[in-house]
Amino acid sequence: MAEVKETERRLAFKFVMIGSHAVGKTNILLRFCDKNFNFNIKPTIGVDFKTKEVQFDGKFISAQIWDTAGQERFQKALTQKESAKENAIVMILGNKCDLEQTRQVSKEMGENFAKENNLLFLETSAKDGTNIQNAFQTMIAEVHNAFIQQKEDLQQEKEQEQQKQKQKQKHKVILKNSKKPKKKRRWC
Ligand SMILES: Nc1nc2c(ncn2[C@@H]2O[C@H](COP(=O)(O)OP(=O)(O)OP(=O)(O)O)[C@@H](O)[C@H]2O)c(=O)[nH]1
Ligand SMILES: [Mg+2]
Repeated sequence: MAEVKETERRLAFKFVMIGSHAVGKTNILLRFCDKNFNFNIKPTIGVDFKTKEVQFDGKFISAQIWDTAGQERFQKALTQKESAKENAIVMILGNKCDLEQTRQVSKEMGENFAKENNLLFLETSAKDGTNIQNAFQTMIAEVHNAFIQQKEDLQQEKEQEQQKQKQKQKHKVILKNSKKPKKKRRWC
């Protein structure tokens, strides 16, 4: 899920990772931000985040990625902010695709589920790095495009509003000028 903030010179995109305990959220973050992997990592408590600077479309983008706890007993620390927004861009990651022998869900099943629910989908491995960069690059591109679209829509709305105001102003002038001139009194 993602949110955008625009400062004077750079964009900040915010991503939130949610999912069951031990699916590999923290390691996905570690792989993307630090090119690292940790087998003996502890479960996340509450929330944590990392930031990575990326370049897209000639712009510097600060990607702030929030990592949440999968264990229910640690989820109390999550606020409403971390829950999915209606218009959020969501990508499902089928992680641990390096463990082909113990696969529980076929790639096809994952793809179909994503398609039916209008979500993005990729199979990843935080262990060997498969599709980790690709996943974040895709999300950044999607959020960027949505942001540009929103900006254009706002600009268009603003221009239409200005046009309306101008028309109103014109109307006023016409109405003012169309008042009948008062008859001059004549004195004999
Ligand atoms: N083989 C394999 N193991 C992985 C992969 N990603 C994570 N793991 C292992 O899965 C276990 C859980 O990983 P975490 O990154 O802690 O999972 P998590 O989703 O952050 O867990 P919580 O913080 O409890 O929600 C660890 O032993 C990891 O080393 C992967 O892509 N491949
Ligand atoms: Mg974790």
